[in-house]
Formats: sequence, structure tokens, C-alpha cells
Amino acid sequence: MKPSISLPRSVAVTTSLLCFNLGPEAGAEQRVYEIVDDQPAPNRGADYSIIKSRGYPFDADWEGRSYPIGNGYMGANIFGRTDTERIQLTEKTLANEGLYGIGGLTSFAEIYLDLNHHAPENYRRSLNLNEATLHVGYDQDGIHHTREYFANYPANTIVVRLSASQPGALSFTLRAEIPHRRSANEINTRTGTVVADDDLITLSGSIAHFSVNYEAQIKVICDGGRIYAQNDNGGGRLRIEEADTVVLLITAGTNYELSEKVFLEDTPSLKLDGGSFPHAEVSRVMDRASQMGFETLKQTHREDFHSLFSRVHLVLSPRVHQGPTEALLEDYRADGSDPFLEELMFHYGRYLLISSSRKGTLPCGLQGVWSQYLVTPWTGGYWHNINVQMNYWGAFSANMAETFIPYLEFFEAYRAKCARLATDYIEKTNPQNLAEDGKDNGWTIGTGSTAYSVGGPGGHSGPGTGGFTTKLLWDYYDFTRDESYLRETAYPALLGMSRFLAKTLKLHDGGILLVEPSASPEQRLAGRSEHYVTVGTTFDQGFVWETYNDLLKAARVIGADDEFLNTVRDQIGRLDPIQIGTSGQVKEYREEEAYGEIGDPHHRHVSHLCPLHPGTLIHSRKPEWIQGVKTALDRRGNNTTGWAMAHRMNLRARTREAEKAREVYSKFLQERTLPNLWTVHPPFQIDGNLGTMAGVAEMLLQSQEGYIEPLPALPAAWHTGEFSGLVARGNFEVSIRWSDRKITRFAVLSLGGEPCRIRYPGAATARVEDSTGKAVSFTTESANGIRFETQPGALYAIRLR
Ligand code: FUC
Repeated sequence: MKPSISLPRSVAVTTSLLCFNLGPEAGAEQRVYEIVDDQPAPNRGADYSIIKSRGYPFDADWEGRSYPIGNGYMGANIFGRTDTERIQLTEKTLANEGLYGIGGLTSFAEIYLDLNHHAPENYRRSLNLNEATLHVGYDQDGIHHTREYFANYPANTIVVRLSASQPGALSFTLRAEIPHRRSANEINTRTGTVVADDDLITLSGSIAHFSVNYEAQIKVICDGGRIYAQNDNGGGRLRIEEADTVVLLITAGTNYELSEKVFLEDTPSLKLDGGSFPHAEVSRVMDRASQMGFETLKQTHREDFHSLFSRVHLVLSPRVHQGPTEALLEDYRADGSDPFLEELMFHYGRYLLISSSRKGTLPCGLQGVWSQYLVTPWTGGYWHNINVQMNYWGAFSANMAETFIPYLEFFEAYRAKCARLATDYIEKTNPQNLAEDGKDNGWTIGTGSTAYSVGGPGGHSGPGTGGFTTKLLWDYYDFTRDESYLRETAYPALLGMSRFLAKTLKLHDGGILLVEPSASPEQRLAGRSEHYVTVGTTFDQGFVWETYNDLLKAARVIGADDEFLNTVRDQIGRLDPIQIGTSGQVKEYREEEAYGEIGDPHHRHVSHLCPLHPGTLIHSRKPEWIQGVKTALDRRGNNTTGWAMAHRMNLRARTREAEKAREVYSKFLQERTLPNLWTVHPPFQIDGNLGTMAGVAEMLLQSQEGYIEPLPALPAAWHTGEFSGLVARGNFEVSIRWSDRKITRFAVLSLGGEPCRIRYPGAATARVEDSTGKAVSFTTESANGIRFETQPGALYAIRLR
């Protein structure tokens, strides 16, 4: 493989980057990251009696041993078996009633290959993250069998190729099953048929609740041999005899359309057009994929995946671990000193986000794009009191801003409904604040939403969930500096959210404005079953401040002069969001004095610390607030669930407590990580994988304070390493190499041509050079801070002395 310093948005700089000797050593191989096993995943089946987070049936082998591939639309879990291979297929739009009746992801299909290879030798299965391709290989009766699996995004097709070392050695039966069928008198009613015809198996049917019609097609293309279609016992199957190689193409879809109507329509069965069927579209996609053929599908998949994955290079460990991943995990549990697993998990997080969130698909859900369940835990949807935001924290810093586009598409579709929810909410809670025309109360979003439903705030989480959401919309701009996006999408979104939040405020003594009612997500008083609802929690006050602050910044960039900005300017200083308690902690509640007086002192949510991360209200120029966060984190402790550890890791990166950030990351890897490196809340939720991926980037590079801060939280275990392609706000790609925790190479690629500010010990004595080696003049902002002008597309070396 060629050394890859892929800077897709500026090809011309590649050579100069190489001169700067950044990215992988010139001529050196890019590391290949694999998840490996020397045996197939067991397949003991799912157990209906095990209910996790109200989801069922639970399938431990699926959750912890199968390997995931995905293209945003579809995901597949592959077991790599040799007797009967199992490929479990998920498609994001297929939903049943789910929990709470708001819709929930449900498994699309089970695909089986009866291979009858019962004595495999030299078995290996590996998920290659660089290529997003899964390989299975083994010997049976003196014949070497190999299989390759990938999920091509541009062609929206999952591709499997089987081959053998001898011609004519492939004979097997391909079967497909519709999982979780339910008759008309049951909830989650699902009907369907499986029909084999010629070289094609078609699964089709309906799920009643939302009038979802679904179809999947599996096509067999053989080189040599014969195919026989059989239809008996209510199921179609294809018998393949004596083929040399076999390619399977899998396509799937439903009649779901992401539109305002899906959210505005209240009657579940009317959300979709029940008279519309996906057959024509699924067939069109299949015809196109068949015409492309295996090699072209593989080539386009590689090019597409590389365009995102190869942008970032990051090495933390001197060694690449060889051998089964489970052994790596066990070694790490016994002695967490080798950071290779920490490095691998960062790349796996990138792999998982690219595989589950692409333009034109729904956003990455609570389990990404993977669900074998009848009823997926927590619906598998979009939980806005931290989970869905956490999914995207690393999208920007780890150079995959495009993976956030599905969320923006989702936002466009739900916002009309969310405007209605805002009016409903204000009518109920603060009717005196309703807009004069009764209508323009902005928009809001509460915790729970799915592809079919979006809800307002209230109950266990305050209206701050909306500000938590618009933070992502602002960050997309702040990293990409796409001004037309700011003008057309982010600014109106921030303005609407600010209008709503302003109406949640009530005037209190001293002119202070407090959100009322207000809640800190999911907290309860000791011994009480209902959630604690109060006035002015740090979570809500903090997110009002963040939204207002981002709105004012956005208005300055685009020169907006809406009258309402004056209200925001007046109110932002009267929120009094951060309070320090008698234990020295950042308080979660205004009425709290000593730490932990109110609510569970070890609660998984640390919502009151959001003003430090993902927020910016708490920053390094307020050391007493930073200390308040440290104290609150120390008291809260790390004995918590998966994603909750990920939030703590990001917070410790921002308090610059490198060892504590790594400590919680290590604990997460040791306690919450399964052999396929999926991580659990429990059960499996992708937010832990993606939140810690963001955490690694946060430890290595920060920019939320208006300047680039390299290696802000570098732990001793990462004493020597390198990265290229991480992104700082302002649209800078940053590359750093360090040894014994000292920077030895540091370069910044300015994609937008904005002024570059850097903060690092001794920065004022650095020499800044352009790509020809010419000195670039800079202004010294402090002993550790410099600022220089940049040209778009130009690369700068910062030579620290
Ligand atoms: C939030 C969390 C839960 C869970 C759910 C999906 O409500 O508090 O722990 O992760 O989202």
C-alpha cells in the first residue's frame, strides 16, 4: 500500500506535506488495522427471556462476536461461520411500533449459507478497517475457502464473494428468513414472504404500525456451476452446485421517505404511503449493481471509503498487535500499559461512524445501523439528552464532517414538527411568553426521537436538550467554516432555538433569568421514582448560554441584524449559569450547597459539566470553574455506564487532566468492550465507541478557545506518537509528531485561509515557515501564543525551539 496522506480537499499540497515529512514516514506503510479471530462467531441464537433496556430478544453472540459492516443505509453482522454462515441484515428505515409507540428499528432479514464445512483448519476471520472489508479464510478437505464482504455506499449494495482453491468446489444452499414475523392480532405485526426465482431471492412484506412496506433482494452470480431455485415450506432458497466463485449482492429498502410529513402526521399508519412499494427501487439498485460487477463494486467501495478513512493517520503505540483481538483485549485487561488497543479503538470509531452515517441515509442511531432485535433497546433511535450528540462529537475533529450531513437532513425534516412542539411546550409551561401571533415560538427538541417521531422536552430532561443539539449545528460550521451553510441552516436554527429558549426563562431576584421548569437529565431525588424538576439547572442555563453565544457569533459572521438579537444580548449576561458549591464543585442545581445533596451523587449523566464539554462557557481563563469541574468529576466517580465514561473522558481532556482522561478510557476498554470491540452501556450502544473516539482526538488537539492547542492532554503512556489530519476549528488540518512528550514536527494546513492562532509552551520563540521554507511573520499574543495570516490551501510548519 502507498503511504497515504490523503488531503482530498487540496491535492496540490500533498507533495509539500511529504517534504515536511508529516503523516506516515515517507515510504513507510500505513498501518493496517484489523479485528481478528481464529474462530467463527458462535451462533447460539437469541433469547426472548433476556430483556435489555426494554429491548429483546438478546443475542450475546451477535452483540459481542459478530463483525459489523455498513454503508449508512444498511448494516450487516457477519458471523464468519463454516457450517451455516449467518448474515444478519439491518436497514435503518424498517421500524415497528417499538418502545413507547414512537417507532423502533427492527431486524430486516437473516441470510444463511448452508456450507456444511464442519472441520475447518487454519481458520481466520478479519475485519480490515482501512478497506472496510471482512475476510474469512479456512481449509476444508484440502481446499482453501475464502470469503470477502463489504457494504458499498455509492451502489447501496452489500457484496459477498466466495471462492475456493479448486474449480467447482463451491456447493451450498442460500436461504433467507424474515425475522420476528407477527400476525395481525399481535403488536409489531409483520408479514412477508420469501420467494426464490432463477438466481434471486426476494423477501418482501409489511409492518403494519407505520404502514411500512419492505423488500430485500439477494442475487447470486456464479462463475461456473449451476443454480437451482426451490420454493417449499413457505420459504425460497437457492441451491448452488459446483461453482468456481460465487458473488452475492444484497439490496434492501422500504417505502419510508424522510419528509416533514413523517413527523407532522400524528396517525402512525398515515405517516407513509401504504400503497407505495420499494420493489421498483430495490430492483433498480440491484440491476445497477449487477451491471457493475464485483470488481467495479469493490473498486468504488474502496475509493469511497478511503476518501473519508484515509484522511486521518494516528499512531500511539510502537507496535501493531498481531493475532486475535480477544487476546489483545485480555492482555489489556491484565496490563493496560500498551496503548495499541487505545489506538485501534480510535480507528474503529472512525470506521463505525463512516459505516453508519452517510449523506442520504438516516443519522447514526443508538446502535448505529445494526440491530438484530425485534424491539431494539431504547428504540435504536436518536436520544437528544446526550447520546446522538455524542455520536457526532468526533465527526468534525476526526475529519469526517460529511458524516454529520444525515443529521442535518433529519433536522430539515423534523423542524416543522419541532416548531409546533415549541408552541405546545410554551403554552403549557409559560403561556405568558407565547409569541404574539401565537406561532413563532422557535423550535425545540426533547430527548426521544426516531425516524418516525420527534418529541419535545420535559419530564426527565429540561429544554437544554435543544441547545445541546444546536451545538452540533454550530460546530459543523465552526470546523468547516462553510458560510453558506451558516447563513442557510445554522443561523436560522440557532435563531429559532434562541427564540424558544428565551420563552422558557422567568425573571428572578436580581434580574436573573432562569429556565422554569428545568431538569438535569434523568436525575431523581433519593428514594423517589419521579424525576426531579426544578428551576434553572446548570444543564438548562448552560445550554441557553451556549445557544445565545453561538447565535451572536453566527450573526457577526453573516452580518445579521434581527431585532431579536438585542433580546439575546440583553439576556445572555443575566443567566448566571455557573455556580460553585461549598465542596468547590460546579453545582448541578442552584439550590444545592455541598456536592451530592440533590440527586444521585454517582449518576451517569454529568449534564452540569456540559458547559465545559461540549460547551465553551467554562474555559481555561476561568480556573476556578475548571477546578469546580474537576471536583465534581472526582466526586461523581468513574463507576458508570459506557457512554457516561466517554463523556468523562472528554471532560478530563478539557480540564487537561491527561492521566485521568486516559484512566477512564482504560477503564472503559477494560470493562465495557466486547471481543468484536463494540462497547456496551450495556447493552451495545454505539455512543461509547464514538464518544471515546472523539475523546482521543480531544486529548491530542483542542481548538474551542479560539486557538489551536496541540497535545493538550497527553498522558505518559502516549509519550511518543504522531497524527495527521485531525481538524481544528477554523478549518485547519493539523499534523504533529512527538517524542518523549515533546513536539518534534508540527504543521498546519489552512484549508480556509483564516488567521491561525496557536497556543503551546514556547510558541513565541517558534519559527513559522511556508512550504518553501520561507519564514512567515507572526504576532506574539503571549509567551505561549502566536497568530499568523494564512493562504487557503497553504501548509505551514511551526518549528518549536
Ligand atoms: C439516555 C441515558 C440512558 C440511555 C438512553 C438511550 O436516556 O440516560 O442511559 O443511554 O439515553
